[in-house]
Amino acid sequence: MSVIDTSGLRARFARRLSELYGTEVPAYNTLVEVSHEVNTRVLQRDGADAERLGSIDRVTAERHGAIRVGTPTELAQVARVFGALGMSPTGFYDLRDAKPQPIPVVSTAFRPTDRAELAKNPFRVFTSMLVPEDRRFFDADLEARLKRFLNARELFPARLLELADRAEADGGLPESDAQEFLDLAAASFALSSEPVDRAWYEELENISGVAADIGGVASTHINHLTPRVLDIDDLYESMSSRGITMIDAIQGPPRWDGPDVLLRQTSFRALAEPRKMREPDGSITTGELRVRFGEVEARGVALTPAGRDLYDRMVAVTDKRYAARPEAGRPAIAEQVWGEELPGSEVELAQRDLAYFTFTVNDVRPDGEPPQRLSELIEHGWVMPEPIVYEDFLPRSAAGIFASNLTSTGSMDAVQGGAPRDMEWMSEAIGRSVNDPYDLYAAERQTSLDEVAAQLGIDGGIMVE
Ligand code: OOG
Ligand code: NI
Repeated sequence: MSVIDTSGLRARFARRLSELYGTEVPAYNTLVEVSHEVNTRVLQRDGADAERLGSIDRVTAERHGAIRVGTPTELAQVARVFGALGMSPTGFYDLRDAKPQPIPVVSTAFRPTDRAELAKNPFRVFTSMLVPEDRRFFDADLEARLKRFLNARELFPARLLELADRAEADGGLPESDAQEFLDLAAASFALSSEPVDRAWYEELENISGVAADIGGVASTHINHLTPRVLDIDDLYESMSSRGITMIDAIQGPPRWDGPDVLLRQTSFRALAEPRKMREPDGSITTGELRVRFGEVEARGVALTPAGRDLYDRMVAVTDKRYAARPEAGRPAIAEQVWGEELPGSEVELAQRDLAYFTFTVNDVRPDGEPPQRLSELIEHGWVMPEPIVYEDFLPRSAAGIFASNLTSTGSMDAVQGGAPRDMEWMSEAIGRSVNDPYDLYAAERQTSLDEVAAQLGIDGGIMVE
């Protein structure tokens, strides 16, 4: 019998979710269609350059989803389901002190970490977990009731988890088990038709729409599925001209003349969907919840810690100038700040160690001995940088995406203490170590530098700084 391996399961699951989400949220299909049109245009316009940050096959299939869960136990189960798909927890995002609006969750992203696996299918899922212990949002009584509710529900059936563990241990599943696994996994991310307890949902919604979305219902669901485009400005205009109002400006870096860095995202608000409600008197009515939306993204080169510091400084400068001169508009101000601060070419980003690259040895090279410093190898034409695409998320954009899709602003008591959470805490809580994205990018660059050093006969390796 044929076996579906890990990456095959991942690719199939991403396709399954895409089909499911398209039937549930029709505007998503329009978004995918327009994304394809944009990508075809960019490919015609830019030729091979369009594929510098990923092949067109990869980009066409590329999606990220987002889900939200309530407890470490649930997050550990999510980790098993995604473990079967070759996706491991990567990055830690604390959105509780986020602007414009704090969200009572901490998050990670499940994704493939290996370049070859990413090339096969880069499916990733931004996964958030509620923090009911955080007194800035929930008092002791509500924490207790939330936990009772969360501990009584089952997001993932035992059979799904059993198949997931088997798939992870064996690196795949036989065809018929694979079908069953994919059916069960897709079903556990579909919107449930179970009635929602209106009073309970509304009590949570007064604190946070996200708390209600997580703890107010007995299941989880994919709340958006995001295709990738090669030109997000084109996409934004094309969607608008089709009559779909994009809710936000584009989040993340501005449009500018230099290289694409990190991640740019924008979203539109999905329609309210009919949901069965259980009223306080026990009767069942039909209400509406607006919990899902559409999002699209463009990806650029991954930044080093130094590059990220520069990025954060540029954002701060932009905020400050924008506060002083709101009439100038944030995008124009950001574009100006980028022009002043950020190198305008990949080569310069590589030389100043601001972004991650792999390197290929040039066929035509200078005479003599190669230098040991990376910046000199680049400057004197020994090697050529190739960008490593950013595979992760941005907390400020994530918070913006959360906030722009909430109905209520919620309430928070900033005087109360929060519950400390970090990457180690999360690793411990789910019994798997959460990868640090910087380690992954740095390792990929190092592997490439080791190959270059061997090829050029540079003893003792190449010095990045
Ligand atoms: C997740 C929001 C974050 C992104 O692309 O930054 C996110 C959520 O709404 O649950 O998906
Ligand atoms: Ni997203």
